[in-house]
Amino acid sequence: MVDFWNELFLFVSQNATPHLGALAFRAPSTRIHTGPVNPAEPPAAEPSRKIKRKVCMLGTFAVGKTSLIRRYVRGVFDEKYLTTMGAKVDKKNVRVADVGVDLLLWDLNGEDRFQALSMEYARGAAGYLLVIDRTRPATLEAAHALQQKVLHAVGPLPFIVLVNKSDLPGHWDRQPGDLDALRAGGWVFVETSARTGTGVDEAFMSLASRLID
Ligand SMILES: Nc1nc2c(ncn2[C@@H]2O[C@H](COP(=O)(O)OP(=O)(O)O)[C@@H](O)[C@H]2O)c(=O)[nH]1
Ligand SMILES: [Mg+2]
Repeated sequence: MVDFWNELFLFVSQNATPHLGALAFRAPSTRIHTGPVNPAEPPAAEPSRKIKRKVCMLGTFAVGKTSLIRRYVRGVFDEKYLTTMGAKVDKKNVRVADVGVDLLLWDLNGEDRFQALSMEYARGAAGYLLVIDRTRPATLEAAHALQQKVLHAVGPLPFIVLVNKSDLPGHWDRQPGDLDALRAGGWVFVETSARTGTGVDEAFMSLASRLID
């Protein structure tokens, strides 16, 4: 009996009968396919691998490094910090394609004296976020100097430039020329606001996606 209905269904289907018409000929309890009728969604795939990556916040004082991390990590259950060598480390787990990435976000405690003194901070980093303050053009020069310093201390690493405080009015006289020249040299800029959250996830993810081997 089942074979009869199967054959009838296949016959009707193969003869280009509209889909609904074909369904009308199906016996209610007849299974046409051997697999499940409504295959379940595939289970949420586990990451195929998990990696940890050290990421440093770089930029001169008060550009918003600490505020950006706070904004990015706040509310995340799996949040940790430790204090070492004058640095604070927050952790954030993200997913890049099928890779689970633990971002270990290094930020300097308090003032930036340490950053000025030593690049020990950047050792072992996979990449960094270079933060500038869009209301203070001098922070771009400071960022450029830091970038050169990291380049010499630990070699070329992926980095993203966060043009922070995008919520504030004001612009740079020398923009966009300054940034265009740097863009041409491969710098990637993301406008962010630690205050409103604009661009923050995007900036961190943009870096994270560059840290996968
Ligand atoms: N309006 C505004 N203020 C910000 C933003 N990010 C940081 N700030 C302020 O800038 C000051 C320095 O921020 P902080 O995160 O301590 O800078 P850091 O020295 O680079 O760590 C603080 O008063 C922050 O509240 C932002 O996106 N918008
Ligand atoms: Mg800070």
